[in-house]
Amino acid sequence: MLPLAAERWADGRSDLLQDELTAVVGSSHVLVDPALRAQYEVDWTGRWGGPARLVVRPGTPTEAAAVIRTCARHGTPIVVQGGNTGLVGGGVPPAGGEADATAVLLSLRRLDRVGEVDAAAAQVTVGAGVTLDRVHAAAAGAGLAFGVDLAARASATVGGMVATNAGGIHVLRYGPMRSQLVGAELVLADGTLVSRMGGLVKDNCGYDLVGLMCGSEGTLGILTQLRLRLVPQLPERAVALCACDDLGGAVELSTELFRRLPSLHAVEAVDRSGFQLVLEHTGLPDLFSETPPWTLFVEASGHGDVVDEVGGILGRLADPERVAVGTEPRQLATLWSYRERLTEAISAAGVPHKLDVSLPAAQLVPFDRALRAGLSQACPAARLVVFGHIADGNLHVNVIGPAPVDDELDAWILRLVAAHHGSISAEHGIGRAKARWLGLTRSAADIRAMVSIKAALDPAGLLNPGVLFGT
Ligand code: 2HG
Ligand code: ZN
Repeated sequence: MLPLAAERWADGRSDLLQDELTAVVGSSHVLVDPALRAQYEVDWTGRWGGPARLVVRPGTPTEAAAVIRTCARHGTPIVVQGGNTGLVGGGVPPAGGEADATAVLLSLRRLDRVGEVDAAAAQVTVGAGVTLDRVHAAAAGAGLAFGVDLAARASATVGGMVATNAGGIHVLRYGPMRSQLVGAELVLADGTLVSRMGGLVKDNCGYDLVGLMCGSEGTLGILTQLRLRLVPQLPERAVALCACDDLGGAVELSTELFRRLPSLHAVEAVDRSGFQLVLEHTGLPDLFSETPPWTLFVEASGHGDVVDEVGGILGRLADPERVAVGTEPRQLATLWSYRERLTEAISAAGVPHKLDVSLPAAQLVPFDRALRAGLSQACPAARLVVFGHIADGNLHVNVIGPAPVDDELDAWILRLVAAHHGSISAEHGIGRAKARWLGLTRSAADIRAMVSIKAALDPAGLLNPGVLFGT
């Protein structure tokens, strides 16, 4: 591997960086060969990515701190990556040729230690590279649960999920990652390790450095360990898929369920085009005689008779002929797969324009109407799929057809969101994909304040440059 690097980095100083990183993590965890780097350099959608100077994979927080200290000494930028399930290009290097590859890609996947669950505190300590499904398993093993869930659970890592303040399907009940975090260990841009892992729920001693990491997308510090709160396990579960005639009906049903169903755990919506795409891609059977304009996914969970509770309420609020209900674990998993396999179905159909936005509840319908009208005029051949976490006002807008590099479409959709008083990022982050449009939903004063924080914590601008604020 060394000769390859020497060819590319003939200035001597660069080879020194590789040697020093090798001394920290061992040669098998410094990847220079393009074939070995490849899986880290492109994102899940295939839309974002570029070459890294090398990939480095520390195995402990101390090694991670040493890697960052080494890069800081060399003035080398760092792109940080967890499970590489991000959707806005925040965890991959910018596009470019091999000659433009200046950043070290720091993969945290090996920080995958799951500690003992502290049952008394209902908390667990995990490495930043632990996948979400392993947190669920650890919690379940102690008779508890973890409050955040999303379809990419087998690969998404909790460090990345905090860095993007991921949300998923249970935000209406437990909040996003920010609400689960009771402590963190992080490495600052100069390689200093800061630890706030005591797990105290009440601990007001100055600035909330841990909270600041939520949604910082790797630009302020690098998370190495997390202390997460756990929630009670709710053994009784029911899932219902309800056909709705329009988005207004789906929003109304969601609002009523939120008011009247204390065991409500998730409310998700998928439009007709999305549901059909899942049917085409997966071969799952259609649940309705005709795919409805919108399908609402409702989950309730609790200790009591959740099934009767859901059945009773939906019996009054929805047409029972157009509701599919599941209560057994296998049925629940099958019903959820119509929602969870949607992202994969979209990617199988093409490289999408993928926009994750949120809107005030009252603006969901006007936004959706304007989106459909505008798109069918400007781009009649495009395939539009709208779905998401409707109870949080969070829509995922995917457009397949227009060239992936044509970002006029993204700009138009994001301006439409801003015109409807929404946010251009609900739960995926800004990344590189949306950096140039940050001003659509944050004022100049707000951005200046964020830039000052960035400058204070990372004065040389080495952590994820280009992410969040652009270049
Ligand atoms: C989801 O809710 C994810 O399934 C992915 O946030 C959204 O693929 C998308 O646009
Ligand atoms: Zn989502």
